[in-house]
Amino acid sequence: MLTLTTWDWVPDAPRGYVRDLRIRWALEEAGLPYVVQSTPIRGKSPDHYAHQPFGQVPWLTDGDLTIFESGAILLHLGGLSPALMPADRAGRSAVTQWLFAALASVEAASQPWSFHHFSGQVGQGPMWSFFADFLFKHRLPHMERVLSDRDWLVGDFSVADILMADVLRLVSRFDGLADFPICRAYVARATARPAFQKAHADQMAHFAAAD
Ligand SMILES: N[C@@H](CCC(=O)N[C@@H](CS)C(=O)NCC(=O)O)C(=O)O
Repeated sequence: MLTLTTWDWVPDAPRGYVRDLRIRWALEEAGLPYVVQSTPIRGKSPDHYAHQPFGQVPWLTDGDLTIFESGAILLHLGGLSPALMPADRAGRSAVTQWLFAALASVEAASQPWSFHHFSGQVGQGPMWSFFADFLFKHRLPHMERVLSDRDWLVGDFSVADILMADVLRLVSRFDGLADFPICRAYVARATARPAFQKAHADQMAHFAAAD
């Protein structure tokens, strides 16, 4: 039995963007049965830290396994379904490298930029230009080029696309893809998938039920 844990409630701003969505999306793509359970956002328990050492979400339990980090969870799920990751060595390797790239190369650049937007600090602070250049000169132009000759990063569709599209989706939320039409089309293509639509609606309903 697969159990996905996320917050019991979040404010409006992050709804639709909490990282459990990545996992819901993969589970829906693969048609794997799962349940979602909540952990309190206020008053984190020792049990929470036992599953996620930084007191964050999401984490997944699969029988006696417990896994944190959205990329690691997606890799695990990729091993459970060919709808999420090819079974051959080359395909697995290609998906794995793009999972790491989405987190360590693209999200590492986009997250500080997004935080400036979330906190109303656009254009302000000593690091603004550094982060803006990091994202707009050194990451997005390369994603634009990579995606120019393919619909999906590896093969037909994989967990690498779930992660990369979700990372780029947050950039798009703050209009950061305005000059990157190929990335924009990629996000549109990914988020038009029924599995994304279901995952997004389910996350919104999950948090609304706690209001
Ligand atoms: N690298 C982690 C990041 C997890 C993360 O930032 N989770 C957010 C929700 S989307 C969270 O729990 N934030 C609260 C906090 O950092 O205390 C992953 O990809 O799973």
